[in-house]
Amino acid sequence: MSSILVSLDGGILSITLNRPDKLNAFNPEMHQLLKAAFERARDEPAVRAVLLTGAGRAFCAGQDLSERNVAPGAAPIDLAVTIGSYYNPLVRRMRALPKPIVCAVNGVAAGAGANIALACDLVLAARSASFLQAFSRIGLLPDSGGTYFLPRLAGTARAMGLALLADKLSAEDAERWGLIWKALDDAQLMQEALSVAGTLAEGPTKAYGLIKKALYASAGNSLDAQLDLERDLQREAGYSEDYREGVSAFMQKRKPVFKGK
Ligand code: T3D
Repeated sequence: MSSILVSLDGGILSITLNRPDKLNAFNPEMHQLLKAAFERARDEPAVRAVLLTGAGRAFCAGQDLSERNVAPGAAPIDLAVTIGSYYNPLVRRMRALPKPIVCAVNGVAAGAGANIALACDLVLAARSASFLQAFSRIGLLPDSGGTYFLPRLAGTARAMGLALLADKLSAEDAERWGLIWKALDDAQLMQEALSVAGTLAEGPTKAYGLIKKALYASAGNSLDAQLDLERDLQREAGYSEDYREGVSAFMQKRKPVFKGK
């Protein structure tokens, strides 16, 4: 059984983490397959949006801890190796993908699983789902961008509480705190996530890529630098076929047909 499932339909590349017995915990195979899937999303023009979710009752429980259970007296594992070779490149790849990533958090998202969800561009979660910065429970600190995303999304006080106490945060609180876009009834999650991803897959893909670039650059920029960036990216957007189509459709009072070009 493959540890991720990938399918392309209607411009949406659906990626399902698929180790349900382990609550979709990450192992090297899953990382390698995820890398290939996100490279496909980047390179294939037919892919206009990505939908990421988990199989079974969880979204993802982070690193597979059965691979970290060292025998007494054995040398410790250098965690910087997997973080440097798998988790950090994954987060960078997702943020740099010039196409939108919708995350459907179908159940608990723990450890790196929580932060990989937060690295997505639009996060929807089932009401029964939860977000858990499980790291301090096992003597670690949040990784996979957690110490970057949490204070920026929720503020330092809430980020600190989540990281130190490692309590589960419900999907509804995650929405209230601004960590995610929306909490939805469980039965509606996948339908709504597919609908949102479908809308994005029919949208102006280039503009979406530029929106990601601008918003993700904003946290590290001065207003001056951000204004300059907006000018430069808007120039690029203005040269796109989709912009031409958008204006023409507006003037003709019809729905635009965007091609992602
Ligand atoms: O190591 C590096 O490379 C550095 C990078 C680290 C990144 C990280 O993600 S570190 C954090 C790792 N993750 C965790 O600490 C979370 C561990 N899991 C849990 O805390 C709980 O399982 C949950 C809160 C997520 C869910 O709890 P619950 O009660 O709903 O389920 P459960 O009974 O704990 O788990 C169900 C099964 O999944 C169980 O297996 P079993 O007993 O049925 O055979 C459990 O062992 C397994 N499982 C859950 N999480 C993991 C896991 N197996 C391996 N690794 C896991 N992370």
